[in-house]
Amino acid sequence: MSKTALITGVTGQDGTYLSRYLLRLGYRVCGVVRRASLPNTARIDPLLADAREGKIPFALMSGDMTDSGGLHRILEETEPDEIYNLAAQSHVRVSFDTPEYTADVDGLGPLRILDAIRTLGLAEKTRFYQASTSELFGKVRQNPQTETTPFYPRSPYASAKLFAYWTVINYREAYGIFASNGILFNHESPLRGESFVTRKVTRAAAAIKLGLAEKVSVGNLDACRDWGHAADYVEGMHLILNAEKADDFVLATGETHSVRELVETAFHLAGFDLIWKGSGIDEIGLDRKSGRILVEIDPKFFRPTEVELLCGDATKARKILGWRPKRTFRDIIEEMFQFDFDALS
Ligand code: NAP
Ligand code: F7E
Repeated sequence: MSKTALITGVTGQDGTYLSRYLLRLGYRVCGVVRRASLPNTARIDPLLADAREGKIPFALMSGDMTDSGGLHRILEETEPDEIYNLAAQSHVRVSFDTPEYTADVDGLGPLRILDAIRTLGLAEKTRFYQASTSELFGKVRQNPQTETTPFYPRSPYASAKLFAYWTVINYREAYGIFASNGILFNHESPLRGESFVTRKVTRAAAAIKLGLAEKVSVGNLDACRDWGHAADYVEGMHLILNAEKADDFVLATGETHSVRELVETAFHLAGFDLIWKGSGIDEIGLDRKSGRILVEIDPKFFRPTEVELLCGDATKARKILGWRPKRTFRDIIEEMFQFDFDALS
């Protein structure tokens, strides 16, 4: 009998990579999709086409993280072996504009699912993965960050995810549910949302090279992130839920790069050698050869409180799960740039 996995956030970057991966492993995959006024399934449309032809066991159900009754019904109907809770208002900057909504979806959403597992008597059967985040470390207390580094959330997004993190541990200890947190550092891919900094920059570099845009505006160039590839990280999610015991794991590459390095790398791939002039909000990035301004700062991309530096130590995941990331920062930016260049050409 193949296992059934239920994925919330199936239409997102990670939901798409995870669906593909679990289907390859022989799982039956059921995804939760929320109602939108226009189709929101672009990333998983190829899977839906294969499912319609009966090639893969992949199905969707309507639901929303803010709707307890609907989530309860979905669990009752699917009785999944594994739940991957990936649904979230996942944009940190946006969480400052929609703090209550973000708390509802990202904080209470996981509680609703865990409580449905409990009340439906699925505690023995259903394993639960929570998409926790390196944003929990926020104003970092220690470098690199591990599972024992104290948390210091710096956004409504991070505060909501902190509530969810502890809810997972509480339901594990109180009701014996196999519930685990994956504390994942930033992970990117050609399927990354276009307003996250990596994808925004690779798209802009490709568009400028093709003459479709003049320049790009960004925020804090000096923030540093530990960027990995989503395809590597969804494999880690599966290992976390298939470990001997429920536990919490950091997944990270152990390397950190600034937004400035990211911009330089992407523009280099586009054939530009960037030099920087000025400072603060007046800083600009110019093409060394032509003197053309390609990068400028727009304060609207700054956050009221910023996470300046993240760098993870995934030793625990390597030792217990045998997980290690395969792709490097350079591989990831190259793949994303090439994808955007081909798509825009
Ligand atoms: P993403 O691309 O933004 O996808 C988020 C998913 O959540 C989408 O499918 C979205 O649906 C769905 N969603 C949002 N609000 C919902 C609601 N109210 N009810 C039901 N579904 C809802 O995010 P991602 O990058 O794949 O990340 C997956 C998860 O990992 C998120 O929980 C994120 O917070 C967390 N995380 C991400 C990273 C990272 O670097 N990518 C790192 C650590 C943790 P629509 O398609 O309809 O918008
Ligand atoms: O920002 C800086 C920005 O929005 C990265 C989510 O998946 O990872 C993601 O959150 C950094 C920040 O990702 C721009 O200030 C500069 O320091 O790509 P981002 P994030 O905030 O790190 C974590 C782990 C998650 O859990 C989240 O769900 O880049 N930055 N200029 C910019 N950021 C954006 N978006 N746009 C800019 O123009």
